[in-house]
Amino acid sequence: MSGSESETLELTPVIERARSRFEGATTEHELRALKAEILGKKGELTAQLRSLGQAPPEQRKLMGERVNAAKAEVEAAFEARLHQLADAARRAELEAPPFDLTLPGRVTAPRGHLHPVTRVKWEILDIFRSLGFSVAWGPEVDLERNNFERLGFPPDHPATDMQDSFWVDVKGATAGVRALLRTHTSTVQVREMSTREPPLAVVSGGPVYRRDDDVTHSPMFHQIEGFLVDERTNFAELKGVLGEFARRLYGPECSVRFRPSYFPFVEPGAEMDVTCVFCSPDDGSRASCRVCKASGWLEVLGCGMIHPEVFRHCGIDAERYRGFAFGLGVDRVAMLRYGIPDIRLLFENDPRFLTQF
Ligand code: FA5
Repeated sequence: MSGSESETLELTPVIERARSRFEGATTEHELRALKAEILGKKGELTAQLRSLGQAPPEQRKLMGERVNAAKAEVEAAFEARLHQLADAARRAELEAPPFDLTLPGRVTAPRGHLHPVTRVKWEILDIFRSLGFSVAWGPEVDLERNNFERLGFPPDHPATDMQDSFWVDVKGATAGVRALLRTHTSTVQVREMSTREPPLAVVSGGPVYRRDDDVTHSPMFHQIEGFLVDERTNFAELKGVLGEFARRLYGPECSVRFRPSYFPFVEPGAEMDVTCVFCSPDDGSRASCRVCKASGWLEVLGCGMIHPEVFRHCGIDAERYRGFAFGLGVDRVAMLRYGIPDIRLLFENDPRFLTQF
């Protein structure tokens, strides 16, 4: 750069070129890319600044000031265009159709639903509610006394082996007082009868626990227990109520039968079967039915007239009152309802299985 060059250093075209290129940019992104190019390392103004080193010392200051002034003009042109673009974007937004806040949101997580066992539990409880029973709940950890003794199981009697149990250590418990995970919902029967006055018609449902583990027996499963106590009920009424329950659950064609059975807390005791819902004698499907093993009957529940000894354990006048009770496995009903071959599938929490219901 010669001595006269500082006078001829013509930066106006550089500024004009930058201004016109900024004008051509239609988005902020495009504009910023142009700025980086024009003012960046390879831009014309940067080259001019670099060449100052070769200019005569007396001109360097003046030329430097002019290049920096040109740079400031380019920056100003950039800012002006940036504001124009922002204004235009804002105007376009305001003129566009308004955003509808009432539109439904995007579903990002799949919605769950009640577990099949919970659904069946409430279906059964609702049937008994519609028959006049009220619903009660009891704890899952209970005293041995409520689970066995007050229900007529003598201590260490072999009958307790029918319901092999999970015992729970209770710190500081009085000697001889033991607790366990309840093996059946009949505990709610004694709890309710000990705290309320007859007449009573109560159902209860929830998890129970036994040392069982195979395709039809799970260590944790669900039962529903019901009982009715008043001064005049009898076995015929038990049959009427449970027959009506079965028809409401399985349909009006469903028949029931009662077989004698033993439970320490009822006398007489029975098991109720319903006609198999998977086969029929009319179309030949019965002979090969694997669910009822070709018998035509499915076992549904245990039941009977409440033993006077249980009334005495609960402080109820056994001369004056009588009652019936029943208990059923909810998981078994769900398995039959949905054709589930292995009870363990219900509790593995595999979404591929659970989303089928
Ligand atoms: C009882 O538990 C009695 N408390 C029922 C009862 C109540 C009888 C009132 C009379 C009066 P049981 O042990 O049979 O009975 O069990 C009832 C039902 O629970 C069985 O029919 C079966 O469907 C279900 N069940 C029993 N053990 C298991 C298990 N390990 N897994 C899944 N279901 C089971």
